[in-house]
Amino acid sequence: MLIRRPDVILPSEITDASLFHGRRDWIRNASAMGLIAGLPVLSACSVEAQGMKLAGVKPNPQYVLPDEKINKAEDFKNYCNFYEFGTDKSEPPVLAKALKTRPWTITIEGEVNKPKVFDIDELYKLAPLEERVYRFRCVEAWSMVVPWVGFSLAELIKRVEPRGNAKYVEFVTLADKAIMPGLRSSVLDWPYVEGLRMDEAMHPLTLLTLGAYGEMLPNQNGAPVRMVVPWKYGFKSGKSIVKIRFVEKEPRTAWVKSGPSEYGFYSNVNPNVDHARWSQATERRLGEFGKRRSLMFNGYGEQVASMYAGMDLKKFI
Ligand SMILES: Nc1nc2c(c(=O)[nH]1)N[C@H]1C(S)=C(S)[C@@H](COP(=O)(O)O)O[C@H]1N2
Ligand SMILES: [Mo]
Repeated sequence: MLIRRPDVILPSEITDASLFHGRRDWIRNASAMGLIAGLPVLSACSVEAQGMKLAGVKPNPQYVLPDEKINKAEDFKNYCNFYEFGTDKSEPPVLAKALKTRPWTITIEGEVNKPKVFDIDELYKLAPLEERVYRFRCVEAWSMVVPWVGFSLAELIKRVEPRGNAKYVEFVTLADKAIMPGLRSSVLDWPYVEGLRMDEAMHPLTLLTLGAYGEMLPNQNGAPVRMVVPWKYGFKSGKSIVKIRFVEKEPRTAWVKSGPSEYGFYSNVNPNVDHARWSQATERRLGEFGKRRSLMFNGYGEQVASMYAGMDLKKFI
């Protein structure tokens, strides 16, 4: 017998959409009135998106890294940088449980002919979901190999029709004081903002990411939607995005604002240029002992180096 599987199972399809949102509203209103405040059964009523299996995801054979070992999902979930939930690696896995990823909208605005507010569940249907195994390199000189799920950001960009003066793309991520204790710290100027030049944003490697390890993104890894830009340091990959703006001028990103001498807009992985605090010549792969040599553009030079032809990469860090 042929069983037709839906391409993607969305939380909003598990129950009917109005019921799904309606039920959340009911929970919100009821807790606002103090009716069910503090009742542990509350979480049992809500539809939990993180960890939900994504069906119909096709591995993209162009991005498989046969010579690399994929990191354990446990490494990925438990060793996190998500400063809104605390600067200690162990804090986001616990504190990001408070993140509510439904309902969620992502606003596309600025220099585009077709600005749009996407409901997160619409985004899953925008383009076929692919699994892509990428190297991921943090500026703190650790790295992982992760099977991400998503599609090229270019798929979304094409649909909103950027105008000729859209030279950069800015990513704005969630800043909600009610659930993010890290916002009380002044280590960064919130919200966490990142950006790419238009050609970088359109590059097929640049992944609008909805999942990893076959599942929806864990909250601590940037649910419900984040960027992954594999030839750049990890901090370029903003988590829990709420807005994508097309702009004429180079965005002022959170890390560049925090330390303009330590962080640059481009932040391409470059073993020849050290960070003020970390040598970039080597890195530690999570789960391995010892160090391995870091690769120019994190090993993606063949695909991306031409975008930087003629640029002094010691200057444009
Ligand atoms: N909103 C937001 N996005 C963020 C960060 C953050 O603190 N806040 N940290 C960045 C850094 S420094 C890294 S290395 C990666 C870590 O992603 P991972 O925890 O999923 O491996 O997320 C990046 N995206
Ligand atoms: Mo990082």
